[in-house]
Amino acid sequence: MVTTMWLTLRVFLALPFLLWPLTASQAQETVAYRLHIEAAWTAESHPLDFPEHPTFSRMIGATHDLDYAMFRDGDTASSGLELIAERGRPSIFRIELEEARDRNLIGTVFEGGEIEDIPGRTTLSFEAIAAFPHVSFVTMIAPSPDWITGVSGVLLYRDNAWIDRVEIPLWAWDVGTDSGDSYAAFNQDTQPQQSIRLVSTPHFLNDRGLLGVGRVIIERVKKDR
Ligand SMILES: [Ca+2]
Repeated sequence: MVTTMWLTLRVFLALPFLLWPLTASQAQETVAYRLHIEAAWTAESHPLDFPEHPTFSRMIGATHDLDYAMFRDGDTASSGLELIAERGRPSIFRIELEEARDRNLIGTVFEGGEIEDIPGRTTLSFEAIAAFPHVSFVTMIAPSPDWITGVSGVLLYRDNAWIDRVEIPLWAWDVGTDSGDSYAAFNQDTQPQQSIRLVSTPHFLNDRGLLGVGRVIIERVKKDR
């Protein structure tokens, strides 16, 4: 009888830990990810006016919460995103991310080198905690007037678990800050700015629909490996 009562009490005491969605240790847990970027934007796949030196510029990304969006259909680009999209330079964007981190919207910021040989690939590493369960990154499609690619707001922690692997196509986005309509167009600052949208010029469109520029694979790095 006493044993039964003790067992019942133990189960009762354990219940909060079984039912509580995010325990303190889970919330603190740091997990490691790799983000593999594969650039597949070539003269064969995108024949119209294809540039001589196709590049994806220096990469910059961050983990963040739901209240932050790195780029989103219909949004207006920040000056930091404009500088990445038009020049491939992340200097102002880096400061904007620091400001967002001060406002507790951003977890970690990570960067990586450009992809100079396309088709080609690069890998970025970052760490995440459950308080900042989303990941985003951007890079300039270069040369271009103001076109970027990347992913925005990929959710890595859901149903109380970190996802192991996700694969996402990369699309070309126009950030609405330059009115040039081809890769090598002269600068034509867009005033007022237009909203961010998918590039739907014939450079990234054919009979079958929009043409992607590659893919990203995000995979968790297991600690016991
Ligand atoms: Ca501009």
